[in-house]
Amino acid sequence: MKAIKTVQHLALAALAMAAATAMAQAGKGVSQPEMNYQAGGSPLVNEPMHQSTNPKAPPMTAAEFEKARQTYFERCAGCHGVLRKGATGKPLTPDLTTAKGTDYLKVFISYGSPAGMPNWLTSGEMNEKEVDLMARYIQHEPPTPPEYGMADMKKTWRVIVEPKDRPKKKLNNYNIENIFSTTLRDTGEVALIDGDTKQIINIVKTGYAVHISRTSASGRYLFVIGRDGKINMIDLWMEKPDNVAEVRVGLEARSVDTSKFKGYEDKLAIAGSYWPPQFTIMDGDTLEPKKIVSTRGMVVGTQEYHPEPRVASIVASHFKPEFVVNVKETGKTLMVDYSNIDALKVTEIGSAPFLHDGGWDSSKRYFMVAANNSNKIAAIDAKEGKLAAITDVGKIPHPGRGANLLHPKFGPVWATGHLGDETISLIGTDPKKHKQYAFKEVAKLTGPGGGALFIKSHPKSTHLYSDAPLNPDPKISQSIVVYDIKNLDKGFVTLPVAEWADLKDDGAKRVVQPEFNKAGNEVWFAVWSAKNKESALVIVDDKTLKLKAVIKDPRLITPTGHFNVYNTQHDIY
Ligand code: DHE
Repeated sequence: MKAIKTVQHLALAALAMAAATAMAQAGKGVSQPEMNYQAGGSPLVNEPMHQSTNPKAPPMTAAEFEKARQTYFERCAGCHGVLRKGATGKPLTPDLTTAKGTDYLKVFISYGSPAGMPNWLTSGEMNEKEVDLMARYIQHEPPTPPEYGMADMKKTWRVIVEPKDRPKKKLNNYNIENIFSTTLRDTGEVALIDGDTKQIINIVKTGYAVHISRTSASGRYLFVIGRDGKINMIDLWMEKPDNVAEVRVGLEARSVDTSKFKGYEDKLAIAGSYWPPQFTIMDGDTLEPKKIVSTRGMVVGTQEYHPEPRVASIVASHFKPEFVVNVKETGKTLMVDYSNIDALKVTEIGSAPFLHDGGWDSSKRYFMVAANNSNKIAAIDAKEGKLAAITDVGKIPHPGRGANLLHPKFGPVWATGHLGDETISLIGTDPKKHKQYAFKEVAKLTGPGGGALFIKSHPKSTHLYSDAPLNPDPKISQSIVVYDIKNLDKGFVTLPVAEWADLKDDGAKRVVQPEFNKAGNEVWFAVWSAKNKESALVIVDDKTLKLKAVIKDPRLITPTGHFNVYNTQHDIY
């Protein structure tokens, strides 16, 4: 009996090796940190979905199908896509999966692959029954979540304080330009923190697994988006800043911004959705949804149809009344002219898949966006409305909004770190005075290891900060590295930020997202622990690189991103 089991295991292992090699040959490798990063739960798990059956697929009971569907949306959809058309992970449509068969798929799910598929069985995350369930499930037609249009949005739209009833002048004594909006990821809230006194002003209820905050052009309003597509609009002029409007623009989303071009300040807001794949333009005062635009369409290069191109980063142009909307799977940036939304003009600029996050260069003319699956940065020229260049960088660039530095030799450069390797790429961004360096990777700094997510500098600082919260080594994920911009060849110094937080619990304590205060002399970091463990914010003096303050409060649960009102308003990074 034991001998049979061993033979079976050997056969499975051989099959796993063959499958893994085939997979590695077929596609690019994806690092484990990136897999973990993408494989977060999707809010779509709670949506009712239609099930159609594939006669070629192995049978499943309705209960088995439902269980597998839940697991898929909790663990797999982030990489393989809602419709299983493939993103970071391979496509898993029935035409491909039924041809492979249950046994082959079970091996893949069990043992993973060098291309980045996690080893669900051997890691202990799934048992044999669950692996079998998932292997059968992915041979069935993917159930489709519902669409979400104007009528659905209107049902969720709520103006909590009408514009006419809002303060006519600032009613509080806060220096609102130095307020920080800190994401409390797992409680669906943001903490508004007074950057001067380091006191919490208010904990504001927002969407589920809240993602980012952005400031309106005037600096008065904060817009917060949750992964569930819920947007909250917070009025910083209120005695105690709080929500004045909310709306849900989709079933899953990540990005929000507001109009910033002269004459359109605070007039419109925009949010992009992962599901349905679309973006929505709203009234900037009330969040009333005005216009929904689908992003379904053809992929750049192959020009094949993609049914779920998710909307990633969105930013407002300073050159024209336009929003810059980056669409992941199609690899296209849409320049959406909002001057007349009834006759909407959209300029489509193709670069490379999958567009994710990015930020302006220091002139705010070029939007530098990471095509993370292609290991490239696309520079979108917001003045000319065209692609300025595509630059090859390291493995899986992940800039957040990136960092702008004045390099002693190369002039203005924009920097990104990487999830997949230890480098930081510096890209020249000044085609006028430093033409020979423009949009070239002019230098590569070496960091402590991969798993970096965010990088930051400030016009008044001579330091460049990089985190690495997804690095598997806790020594690296719990600290920050700092480079001296005037002496980049010297390498980095390490700040033990999590240690400085002196938290009472053990745990991940991942240090995430450097963010400057308004004056540019302090840098804030989140020390992100699990929901039931203590977390903190740590503030570092930018001149001395010494600890300046630690903010601890039982309400600071799972802090991740934090957004300084002034720097976010003026795109300073
Ligand atoms: Fe983010 C920005 C998507 C996981 C913290 N994240 C963004 C943006 C996108 C995005 C598209 C750009 C928004 C913009 O500029 O308009 N993030 C995703 C994902 O799809 C992903 C990989 C998986 C998921 O399930 O959401 C993901 N992100 C995370 C995290 O796990 C992080 C580290 C912690 C958290 O809060 O969830 C995280 N993402 C952030 C932060 C920003 C962000 C802090 C804003 C950076 C900035 O400086 O602007």
